[in-house]
Amino acid sequence: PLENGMLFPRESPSREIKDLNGLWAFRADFSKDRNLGFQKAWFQSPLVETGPVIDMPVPASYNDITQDAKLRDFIGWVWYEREVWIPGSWLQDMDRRIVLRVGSAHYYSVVWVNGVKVTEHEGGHLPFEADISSVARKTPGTPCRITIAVNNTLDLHTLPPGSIQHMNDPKKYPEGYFIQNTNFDFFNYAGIHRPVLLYTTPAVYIDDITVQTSYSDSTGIISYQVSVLGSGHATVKVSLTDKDGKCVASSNGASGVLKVLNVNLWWPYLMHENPGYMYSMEVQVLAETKNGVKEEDVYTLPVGIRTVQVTNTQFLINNKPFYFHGVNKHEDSDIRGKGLDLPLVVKDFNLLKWLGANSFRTSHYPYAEEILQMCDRHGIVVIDECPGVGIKDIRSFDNTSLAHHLVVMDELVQRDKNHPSVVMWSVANEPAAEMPPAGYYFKTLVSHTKSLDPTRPVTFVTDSNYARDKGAPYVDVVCVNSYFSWYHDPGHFEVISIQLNTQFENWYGMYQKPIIQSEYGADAVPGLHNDPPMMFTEEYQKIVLQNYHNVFDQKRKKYVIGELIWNFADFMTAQTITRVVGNKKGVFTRQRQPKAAAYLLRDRYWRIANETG
Ligand code: GCB
Repeated sequence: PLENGMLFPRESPSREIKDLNGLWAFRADFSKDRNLGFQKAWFQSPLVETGPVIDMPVPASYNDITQDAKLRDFIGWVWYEREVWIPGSWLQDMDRRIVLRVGSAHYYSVVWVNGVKVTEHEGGHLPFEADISSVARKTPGTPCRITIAVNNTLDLHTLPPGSIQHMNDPKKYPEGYFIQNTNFDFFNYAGIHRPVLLYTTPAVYIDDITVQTSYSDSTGIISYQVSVLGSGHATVKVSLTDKDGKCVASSNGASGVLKVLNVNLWWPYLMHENPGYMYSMEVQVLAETKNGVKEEDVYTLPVGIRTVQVTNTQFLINNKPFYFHGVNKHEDSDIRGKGLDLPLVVKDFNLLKWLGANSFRTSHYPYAEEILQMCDRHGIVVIDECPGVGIKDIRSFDNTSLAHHLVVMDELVQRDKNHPSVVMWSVANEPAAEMPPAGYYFKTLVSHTKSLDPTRPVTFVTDSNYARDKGAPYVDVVCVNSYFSWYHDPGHFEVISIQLNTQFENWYGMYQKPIIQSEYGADAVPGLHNDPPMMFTEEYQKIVLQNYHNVFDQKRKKYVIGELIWNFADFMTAQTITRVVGNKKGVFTRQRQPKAAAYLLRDRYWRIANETG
């Protein structure tokens, strides 16, 4: 487990936030070994003094912002910089911590403030922070210069893994170039993808909060733990208010239990007339610092009360069978790539609701916290996946890789443990689970994740053979991807019925665990039509889905507990001969307009919801 918490920054009477989003100065290090920035210490003076800079929006991927193909496909270090005036009140109050937080940057980041290195972080989809109080206070009367260098290189031990090829034969490649090889099917967008901000806390502060919820009859139960850091004597008070602002429970102490009479449980969308019910848990810490100053820290955590349980044949939320009828997504859109974009996020939620989707998987990496907060409030159920995608090379199963994978699970659980919408962890997507080291690897990974969070089931998503999959024995729910009549038997949708039935019977027969069809689908170029259906037309995508649905309907009252279409929307990939400007398996286009398949899914999801809800 990690030493520090990773609470989402929220304002309160004791905490202020200063947003650092906007235009930053930017330069990619095109030098031959990609190391000029470090050699010349570009962090030591304003970036504009060491060479040309361009405007770069934060948050956004840098790849699609300019007209330069070399920047789109750049591999190596890029440098971001901006200045910020830290409010005088923050600097003068010596008992105030000033924290710099990056929501995420892909993939490896180093951060300096006024030329002083304050932190570095590995991993592209999770937040990191640095306490910059003392650096910031050294230069009052001048703005702070924040420099962030980000490197998108993936190697055998990163998550996701990859490898780099240098095409440097002068006879073939006059200028030479690098290729990032990966075993995953989405563009390796890079840059500062999520908000950057400063926030303050008092010297003695709430570092972390953990809640676990349950209920008995009509009484909701919240077990909580508050971790307080900073030196000084502190007392903790906790109170819970409902949606109308009425206090419904309170407690004293750093850990305890809140009991809520006549509880409003957290329910998924379409399963209840009032889905996504969230209480507010206000944590108040009163402390006397070593200077004898009395201080208060306040943090308000949204809390939903629900339980999750898995049986041999069912997934239970609040003891009622839950059927996942939803989607797989990507963080992906035109121009901004993987940068957080609230108009897009809200549009996607409106589309999910229009579809009647009650769930999604965060394929293939953790999504922005802002998205999970929306899931909490709207009752959209989440399978929270870590970036363990494309673990195919046997060297990516070694101890170096495993150690890093465990840390990523620490960070993921630390960040997302309090979201009621998150009902299951997925530790990987389509690894080479038949390889000999996969057994130990997944045994360790699953048991580590369960030790971090005993309340949620753990899975990984497989496309292996049911009898040879070495990780499957350790999962709580079997999640299977298959592409019958697409990657196999192309054009022959008549094979789906028998092949899919066999798939389900094999997996259930072997493990007696509930099964989610975690991916299925077909590419459709929007506007391309043919009858009888042909691959890549909207008609073919529809008929593949219909054939899958017929089998789901035979099995869903038995042990198939969900169906997640691949994919919600078209998304960008690397350039290859199998992709036409990206993957076209979306039921919506990349611009979020429906293909014919979207209407088919919409009819189906609403029908299922009306039957089961
Ligand atoms: C898969 C992968 C997903 C791909 C998809 C496809 O099995 O999990 O990342 O995009 O297939 O379209 O090939």
